[in-house]
Amino acid sequence: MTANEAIKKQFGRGMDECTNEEIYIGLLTYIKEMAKEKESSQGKKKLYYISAEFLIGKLLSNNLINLGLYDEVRDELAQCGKSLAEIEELEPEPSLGNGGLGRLAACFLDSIATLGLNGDGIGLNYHFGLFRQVFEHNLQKEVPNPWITPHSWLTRTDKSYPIHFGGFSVQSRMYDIDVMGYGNRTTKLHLFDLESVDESLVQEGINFDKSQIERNLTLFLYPDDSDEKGHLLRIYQQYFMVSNGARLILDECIAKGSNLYDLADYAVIQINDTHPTMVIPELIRLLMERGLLIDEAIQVVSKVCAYTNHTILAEALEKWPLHFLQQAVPQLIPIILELNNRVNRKYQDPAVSIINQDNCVCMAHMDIHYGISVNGVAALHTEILKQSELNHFYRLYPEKFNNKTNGITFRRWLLYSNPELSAFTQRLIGPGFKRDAMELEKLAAFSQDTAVLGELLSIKAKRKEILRDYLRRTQNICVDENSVFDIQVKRLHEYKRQQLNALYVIHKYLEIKSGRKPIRPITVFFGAKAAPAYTIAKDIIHLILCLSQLIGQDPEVRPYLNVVMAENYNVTLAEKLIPACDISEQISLASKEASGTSNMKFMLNGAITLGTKDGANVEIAQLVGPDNIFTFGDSSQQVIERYAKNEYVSRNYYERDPQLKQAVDFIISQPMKAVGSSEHLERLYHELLSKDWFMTFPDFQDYLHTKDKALAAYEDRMHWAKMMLANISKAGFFSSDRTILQYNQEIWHLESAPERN
Ligand code: 26Q
Repeated sequence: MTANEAIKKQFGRGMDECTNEEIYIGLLTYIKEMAKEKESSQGKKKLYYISAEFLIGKLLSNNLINLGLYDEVRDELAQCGKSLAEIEELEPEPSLGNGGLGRLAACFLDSIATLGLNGDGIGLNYHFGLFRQVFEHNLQKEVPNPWITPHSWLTRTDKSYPIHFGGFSVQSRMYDIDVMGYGNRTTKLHLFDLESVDESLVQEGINFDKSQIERNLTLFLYPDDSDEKGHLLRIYQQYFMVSNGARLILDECIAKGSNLYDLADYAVIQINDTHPTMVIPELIRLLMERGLLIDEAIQVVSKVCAYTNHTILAEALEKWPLHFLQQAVPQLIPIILELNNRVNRKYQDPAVSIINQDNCVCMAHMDIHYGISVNGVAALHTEILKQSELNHFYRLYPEKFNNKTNGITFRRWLLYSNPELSAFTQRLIGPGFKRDAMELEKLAAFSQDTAVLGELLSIKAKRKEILRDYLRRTQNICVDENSVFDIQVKRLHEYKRQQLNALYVIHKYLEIKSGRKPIRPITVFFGAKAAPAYTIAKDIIHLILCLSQLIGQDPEVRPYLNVVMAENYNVTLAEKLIPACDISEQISLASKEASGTSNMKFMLNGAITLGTKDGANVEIAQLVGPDNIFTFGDSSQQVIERYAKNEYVSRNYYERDPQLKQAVDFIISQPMKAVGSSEHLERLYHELLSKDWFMTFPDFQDYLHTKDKALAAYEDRMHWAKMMLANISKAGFFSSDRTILQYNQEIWHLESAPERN
């Protein structure tokens, strides 16, 4: 059946007589039907990827591509004078994640489905997602992001469980989203929801009554966690997710013939950061309910769970006060105490205890003691875990530690978001790279081919025009496509150092004011959401928005420098920004960014990285070689030593470096205060001068020079194109297919799918 026939069947009219809304709904039904014909992964053992976030992005086009229907449907629509691009704008983007960790989970599901592995995702169905970001008075404001419409990708299932909390119970409902792999296979994302959820609880902005758990549990992702009620709600959410997940897993394994003692032959659970850690005691509890002795239950569960760490920031490693757990999930307390006792009996080192001296439960410690595997997400990150952050554990269990460098799905981040580059690549090296990303290396053969290099530059120019038009239409932002596009997109966090980039902007602004004009205009793009309770992060957004306004109003500077803070950065915007990028900003404080994944997406799309030697940047540098990347700044070793010595005084750098001083002082200058708020600007200024906890100042000069070096290199267009080609040709390593195959070979051990015919 064609899409048009399906739409005729549903609406009694063909595409040409339907509204875009109707076509969207018709395509949704059509795609769901087509997916049913695809094979779903089978096998005795199954992977359950449990994650509090799945940042899946829009699905319409992606599903069409993966089902092999994209061109056909696009052409059918075109024949009726409609455009697929217009239809997909009607699709709301689910904001079921914050950033990297959630997007990684989505890329992984795509690869699991594509590779035909037997694995599903388990998460929560947040009705309003994270939040939609709007800017008012140069400040971030958060509003709800409702994404569930009467017609959506969600399918209500008949699975429903009673979930018990301290003092009350709720009933759950499982909804499924089909994950369509590239080619023949599909898998599922199971999202659990509250039967009794009440959207009307949402009041002003993203505020809601946090005490009514039985009605609010699945309203938002990570609601404001600055107060006690917020923390508690997070624990309720986590338990709701894992209790449902654990019941589903046991149901499925029993149905396949497990006697529960052999659970590890039927299931492996990947715990995405510590957020789903309570699945360990919950599974033990459920096994005991089904008749296993505690020793037996612990033994069984200890063979099933594997833990991925995504951060070395101490404040992000979850530690929950025991009394919170006591209140929310009292049934887990005896089990957690028992797990802790066993650890303490075995090891005398208090550093590896599950319950610490403050009576908090260290979630990661539970994962490490009672899991089969601990992995970091980039080579450097895993080394730091082994050598410092988790060294106490590494010494106990060296065999559990392993690295799985992150990856991205090339279906979304190349085939879909950059069809121009994808088609050109296919013309040069054939379609094999779509299944085996390492084939991109074949592009290296064209490094001296000026026609190929010229075409790469034209594709980039085309993508910059597409972005220009998109931003003008959707955000009323004007950019010059002939300027250099320098882009930093990621959650706003001090360690990611958007503030360092902003200091560069100020420096450039002052340079232009003093008569030193850049050879070519520069557009510095930012995209970032700040956590609602993260004051300094919001101050940094304020700084960037003020700079954007100030520079935009200055006729002397405007022709040479433009600062764009895109509103509500999300997957959809990323798909537009990344293909248009010239310089990819990856400037985290070395040792702090576990991996980064946008660095990989940018590289794949022919942007050149300007970055510190952190996370996966290190592996990018190794692959492309020093001539095809711009690195700067102190090494992770130097940074770790500086923290250890505890001698860093940001003010010393400020006093010694007049350029730095000038840039920092500008934050609280008259022109800035004229467009911004003194309160925010002063607070940020003092934070930098008195703390600068993420050490922006020591890297400032090196950053200035390296960025200027990159801008100068951009002017040799052919040489730049060669660098682009080198980056694209080496990007294959970062396919999430490679990452997933490694997880499977080294941790999951699922049967591989039968060969396609
Ligand atoms: C914890 C406690 C209370 C409330 C919220 C949280 C919380 C929420 C989200 C802690 C961490 C996160 C998200 C972390 C994250 O996205 N980490 C990123 O993961 C990527 C995928 O591995 C890496 O590439 C990035 O380097 C890492 O920052």
